[in-house]
Amino acid sequence: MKNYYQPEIETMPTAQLRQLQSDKLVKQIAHVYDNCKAYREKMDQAGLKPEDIHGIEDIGKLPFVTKDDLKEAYPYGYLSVPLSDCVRIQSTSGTTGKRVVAFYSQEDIDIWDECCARAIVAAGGTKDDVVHVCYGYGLFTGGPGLNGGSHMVGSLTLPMSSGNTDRQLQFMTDLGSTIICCTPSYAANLGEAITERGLKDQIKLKAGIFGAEPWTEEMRRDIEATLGIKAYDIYGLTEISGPGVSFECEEQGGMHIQEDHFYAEIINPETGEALPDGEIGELVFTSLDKKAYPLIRYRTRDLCYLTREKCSCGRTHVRMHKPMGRSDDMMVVKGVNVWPSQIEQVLFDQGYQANYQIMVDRVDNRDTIEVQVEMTPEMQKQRDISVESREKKVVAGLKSMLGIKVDVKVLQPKSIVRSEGKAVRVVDKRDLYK
Ligand code: DLL
Repeated sequence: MKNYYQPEIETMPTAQLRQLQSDKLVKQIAHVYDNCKAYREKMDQAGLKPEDIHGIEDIGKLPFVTKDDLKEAYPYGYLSVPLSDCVRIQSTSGTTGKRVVAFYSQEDIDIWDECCARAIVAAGGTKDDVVHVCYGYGLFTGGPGLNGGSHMVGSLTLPMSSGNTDRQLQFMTDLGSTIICCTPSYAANLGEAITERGLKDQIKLKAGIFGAEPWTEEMRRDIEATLGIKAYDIYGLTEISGPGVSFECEEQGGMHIQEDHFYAEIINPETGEALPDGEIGELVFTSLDKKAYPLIRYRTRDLCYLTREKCSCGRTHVRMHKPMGRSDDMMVVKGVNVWPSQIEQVLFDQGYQANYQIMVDRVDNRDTIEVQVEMTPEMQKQRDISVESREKKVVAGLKSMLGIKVDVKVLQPKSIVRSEGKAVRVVDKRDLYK
């Protein structure tokens, strides 16, 4: 028995799915042209009228929307229905400048909840499950999204929000949570806490739905082993609705994009040119049926590739590889391009886990970079290997990966502050734009 929430849509034959997308796109373009000045201006500038868009094959004619466009038009610029038709806002967690505020009509919320319901059912959720949501609630989309999905499935929903690990564990054991939804870094923290408190026998979890930040296969294996669950990836972004834009099925081989609602493209981030399936580039989404804040060809800055290879779960919707970086998270340190994922790779190769932080600063006009990483409890027990020799080994690994000298501090387990939501991996104190 396959785990589908809406089998007729999730397994729809590809030709029929394309037709559905085409019909929805034509309607959506007419909607935004008629109801949103920002889209009308963009299309007029490109010499396009809604009649020029006959179906998905014409999507490449449409101009892109970027995060800067949304910020410039803050807050109402891309609103495409009267404000009185909106029932909710959510917002990005931007720390600098203006945030992005996304508006939702009731139908938009229903679509979003449905997307999260499909993800929960794909992870084995039914009305008999107890779904423990410890993504943050509030402006962040994680909590409200999975909460709505869990209601749709009919599961008992625990709206825990993030933080207060003791209370999380108390509810988890007393109420027998079976599915947990949180960031992978918080799942790892909960795993540590469960092991320390000797609670593993009292935990009934069978699955976890983890996303909102990058995580590796190593981290998946650790979390699965510590919590005794199957760990599923889920992806989304506030601008497009929140979690559930794509999700993993039991194959754990990439995330199915909910193609009846969101059309995905991969482009070359430098040129904007469309790239074929299998090539890594920037992910671009078009909301096919959201009404209040529909984004057309929105550039996510997430880098990944798509695959249309048949999935044995039976779903026909295209799969995206987990984001492999962001086109904007590259740092230039000491004149060299540095991606945090390169540093993470060196640490994982040497047996460290995801408890690390990268501190970048500028002292006397020179860049400094230090990686602080915790030993695992097993490393701590190996007394014959000194901290200094461990540090030297990481310095050498980073030098050969990046070509620059990086200072390294290997710390005792639990020295780095644990995150309750998205982990903060990079602290860049340089104010490069002042
Ligand atoms: O993080 C929505 C979300 C909540 C997704 C809960 C999954 C679970 P934002 O705060 O707007 O929204 O951040 C969106 O987070 O562009 C990616 O860079 C990153 N991201 C989201 N999911 C994943 C994932 C939510 N599974 C940004 N793997 C996106 C890697 C992810 N990165």
